[in-house]
Amino acid sequence: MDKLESFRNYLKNCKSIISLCGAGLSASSGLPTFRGSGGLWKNYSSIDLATPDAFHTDAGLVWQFYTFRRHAALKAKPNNGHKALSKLSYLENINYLTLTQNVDNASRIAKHNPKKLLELHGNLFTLSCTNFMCTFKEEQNYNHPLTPALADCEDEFSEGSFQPVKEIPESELPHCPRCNTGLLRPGVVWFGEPLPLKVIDKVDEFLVKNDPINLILVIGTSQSVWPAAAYIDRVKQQGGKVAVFNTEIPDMETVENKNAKGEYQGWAFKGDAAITLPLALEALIGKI
Ligand code: BV8
Repeated sequence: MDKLESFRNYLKNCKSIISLCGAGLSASSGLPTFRGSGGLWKNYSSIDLATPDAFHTDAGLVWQFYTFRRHAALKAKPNNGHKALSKLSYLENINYLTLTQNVDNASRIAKHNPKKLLELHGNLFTLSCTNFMCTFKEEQNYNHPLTPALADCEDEFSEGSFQPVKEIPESELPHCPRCNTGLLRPGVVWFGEPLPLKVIDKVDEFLVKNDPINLILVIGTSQSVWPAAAYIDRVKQQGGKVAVFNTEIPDMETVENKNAKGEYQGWAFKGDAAITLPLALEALIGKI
C-alpha cells in the first residue's frame, strides 16, 4: 500500500486530530519563514527583534520589524493549505483543533472555525499597552501605518527579509489611546515570555478530553520553538501518530518508521504544504 493510501486509510478512522502549524504553512502566501534561506531572521537573530529586551532597548527597530510583517501579512492571501485546515475545522464527526505558531492572521482570513483555532504565539494585528497600570488590548487592528513615522518602512523590504531604514524616536511610535502614556506593543509572544495561560489550558483540556489523540499534523514547522514543539511528543505519548508536511524532511525514515508488516507508523509528505496538505486530507474534506 503506498504512503498516501496508507495515510488516507488511517485518517478515515480518526476520531481526534490536532495540527501544529508553523511559518512554512504561509510560505506559499508569500510570507517569509524564520529560518532557512530567505528567512526573516537572516539579517537579524530572533533575539534582536522578538524579545522584551529588544523592545526596551530599541522600540523603533522592533516596531519597524513588526510594521514590515503587518504590511506583508495584510497583502498575503491564504493558500490551499490554510483553506484545507479551515474545511477540516468544520467537520462535525471529528474532534479537531489547530494550534498555530503563526501570527500572520492567515488562518482567520481563511475563515477557520474560530472555536478550533488557537494562536499559540499571538497575532500581529493585536495591540496592547505596555503601561503596567493600563489593560488596553485591541484585536484585529488592521490600520497601516500605525503612525506616520512607520509609513515608509515597508517599501524597503520587498525582497522578503528585514532591514531597518531609520531611527524612530519613541514619541513617534504607537501610543495607547486609553491611557495616552503607554507605548503600544504587538500582541505576540516574544522569546522569554510565557504562552498565554488560557491558550495552554485550552490545549490541555482538548488533549485530556479527547485522549487518545489519533493524529497530529505537523505542518511547515522546524519544530525548534518550545513549548509549542512539545505537543508533538505529547500526542505520541498518547498513542497518536505523526504526519509531517514540510519541504525539508531530514529524518524521513524516523517519521515513517514501519512495523514488521511494513505498515507506516507515521508519514512524511515532502513538498509545499499548500499542495501536499489538501491532497492528503481530500478523503475527509473533499477537493479544495
Ligand atoms: C517560554 C512570535 C518560558 C513572535 C515566536 C524549552 C521549553 C520552554 C522554552 C524553551 C525551551 N528551550 C528554549 C526555550 C526558549 C524559547 C525557544 O523555544 N527558543 C528556541 C529558539 C530554542 N521559547 C520561548 O521563549 C517561549 N516562551 O518558553 O517562556 C517562560 C515561562 C514562564 C514565565 C516566563 C517565561 C516563547 C516562544 C514564542 C516565540 N515567539 N513568534 C514573532 O513571530 O515575531 S516564535 C516564531 O518561531 C514564530 O511564531 C514561528 O512560527 C515560530 C516557529 O518557527 P517555525 O514556524 O517552525 O518557522 P521556521 O522558519 O523555523 O520553520 C519553517 C519550516 O517550514 C521549516 O521546517 C521549513 O522547511 C518549512 N517550510 C518552508 N516552506 C514550506 C515549508 N513547509 C511546507 N511548505 C512550504 N512551502
